[in-house]
Amino acid sequence: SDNGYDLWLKYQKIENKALLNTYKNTLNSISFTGNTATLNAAKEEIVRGLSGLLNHEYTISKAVASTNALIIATKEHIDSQFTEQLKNDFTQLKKNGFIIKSITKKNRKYTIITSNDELGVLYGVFNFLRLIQTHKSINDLHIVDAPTIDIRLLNHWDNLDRTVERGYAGESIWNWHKLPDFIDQRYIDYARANASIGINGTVLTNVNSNALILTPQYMEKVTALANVFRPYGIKVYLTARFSAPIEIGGLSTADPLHKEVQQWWNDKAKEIYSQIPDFGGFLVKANSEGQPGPQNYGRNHVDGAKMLATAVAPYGGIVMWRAFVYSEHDTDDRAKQAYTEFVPFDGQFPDNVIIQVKNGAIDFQPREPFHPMFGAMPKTNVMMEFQITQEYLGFSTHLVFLPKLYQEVLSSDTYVKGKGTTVANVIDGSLHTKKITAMAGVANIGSDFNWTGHPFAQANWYGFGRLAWNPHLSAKEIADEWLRSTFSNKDEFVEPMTDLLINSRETVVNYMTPLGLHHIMDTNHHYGPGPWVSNLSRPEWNPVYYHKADSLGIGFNRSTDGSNAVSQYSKELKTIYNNLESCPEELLLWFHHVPWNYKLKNGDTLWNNMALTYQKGVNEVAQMEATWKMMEPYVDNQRFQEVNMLLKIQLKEANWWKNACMLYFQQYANLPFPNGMEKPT
Ligand code: GCW
Repeated sequence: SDNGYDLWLKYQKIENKALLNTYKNTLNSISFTGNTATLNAAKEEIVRGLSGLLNHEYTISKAVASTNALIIATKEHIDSQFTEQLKNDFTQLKKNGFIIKSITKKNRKYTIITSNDELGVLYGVFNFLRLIQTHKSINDLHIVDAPTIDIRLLNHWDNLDRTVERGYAGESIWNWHKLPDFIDQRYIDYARANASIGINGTVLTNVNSNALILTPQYMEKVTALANVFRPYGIKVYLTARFSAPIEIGGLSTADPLHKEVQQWWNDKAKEIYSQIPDFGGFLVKANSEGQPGPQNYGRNHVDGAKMLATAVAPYGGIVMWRAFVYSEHDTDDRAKQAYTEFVPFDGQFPDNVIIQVKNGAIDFQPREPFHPMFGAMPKTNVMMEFQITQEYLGFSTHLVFLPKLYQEVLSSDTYVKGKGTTVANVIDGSLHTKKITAMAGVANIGSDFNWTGHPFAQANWYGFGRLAWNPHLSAKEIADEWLRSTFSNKDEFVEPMTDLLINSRETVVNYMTPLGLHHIMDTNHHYGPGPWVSNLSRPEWNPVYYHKADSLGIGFNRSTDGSNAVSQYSKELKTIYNNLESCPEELLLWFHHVPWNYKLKNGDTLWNNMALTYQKGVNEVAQMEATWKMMEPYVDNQRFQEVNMLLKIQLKEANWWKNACMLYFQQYANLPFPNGMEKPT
């Protein structure tokens, strides 16, 4: 039986004899050159991978066999007989990219994995193994690929006591108590898994941060982790608590314009870099949800970011400054606040600062329009923050394939430079030239056996990494790869399960927040429905603030005669969103307060559509459960049973959502439930 620990790196033996033989014939021997930490990681992986998949013991040598050899080396060590055939590929190759190429010479066959740099070789190895794991032909390969985004990182919201904020997969994998001398095998496997999808950075600590992480006692533990991750091309970053100079430095202020405070951060950076020369930099949540920041001293985001950026700049470090801010003093529409606070500073942040923006302007909802800051700061580095952990999407209980959500956001058209300028173009720096590009995902990883709690939540970690590597990949392709590497290559499994994954995102929207509803989850924990909650101290924490249901209708009016949030988008989009008729129905109640009897495009009323969409969500979960039942022959028993039980809970809770929301909203709509909606019992 299989507990899921190996993730998508299972490398299980290929059952199909013919296929197995084709692979074995092509990969008769391995020639590998290089003996550095990164190249050794590549070497170990190719041996582990091929030995498992092809059930064959490989010995590695430098010599190139006369035919059917797999040859792995950086450019400078590739046998000169191949130079000519690789020349063009090398001229195209970008940093950390790789070439995988089949070359035939005088009837002799070679497969080459190469790169300008060592990390590119490691990425090439993982990608080559993926081809075999997913049963692709390796006869005539010609792949030249490289990451589109510079910095691809996980954000762990992990606390020093090993609790994980919004974590649903057990405690933090960082065992601070036993570090630095005890190196858990999990750290190495974590690095392998991340490198396999191209992730090259990790923020170890929660954005709601604890200054203690910056003390020497913790720094030696961080250094130990950095040493484990380095061969895999993964840099370590930390969250910087803005008030650290007071809390651990003994100063009386953390004012960013204060010389002593600046000096403290400069010294701190120097100390960190003396132990971790490739330290990535800081991630900062300032003046948001009670966190300290420059505004405590009458300064602004630029002042704060500049101070930290100056401290890490001499060492090549960066500062990721979060834009997730909203204040209790300006509550007409929380969705507008980040844009209002940040966009006027465009062009004022130093080059080694990047503004980290959540995908939507409220908070990681099942569906949000993309954040209007994307495309609105042409002279500032701006990066994407997605949430992989399912804070608002059923924790690690509900099956939801998030790459579909990520893809929807990335492919959204900003119209900032006319039609066809997508969020992905903003993020990858192709729209406005940027000094640094980056994408972060809030990790769903914990110390559960299978890392992520729900066996299918692994797909969200995987898919995030793939999209950070290339934001133009399709969710469907990602689903296909993941299913094949993780479970089975049988068509009878892959086809229905790809559909199931792809549809699962819309399903959760249907049974939680259809038609643009948002933030109606129960408070604090955000699990299950709570549209009725209205007694929290800050208005914008209450679900009633977001749906605004009354006898006339439902929805948040963000049009020009409402909060006017639509005006934060480009001219074209503003017009589309502003008009009830042109606003996409899936975002209707995000932008408009709509009468209960308003007719949607299908001719039926808003109320009836709401009811039937909730019902549809429930029916779809029932369908997921039925599909999964048919997958029993293709998966191991333990995971079959686990997923089966989880889907049963998901079905029960989809019904809970439907019943709770429909009964609650009915008090305002004052209309009967339509035919086709099963009545709450
Ligand atoms: O989504 C909200 C979460 C908080 C989180 C905050 C943030 C880390 O409910 O738990 O704090 O966002 O992103 O800063």
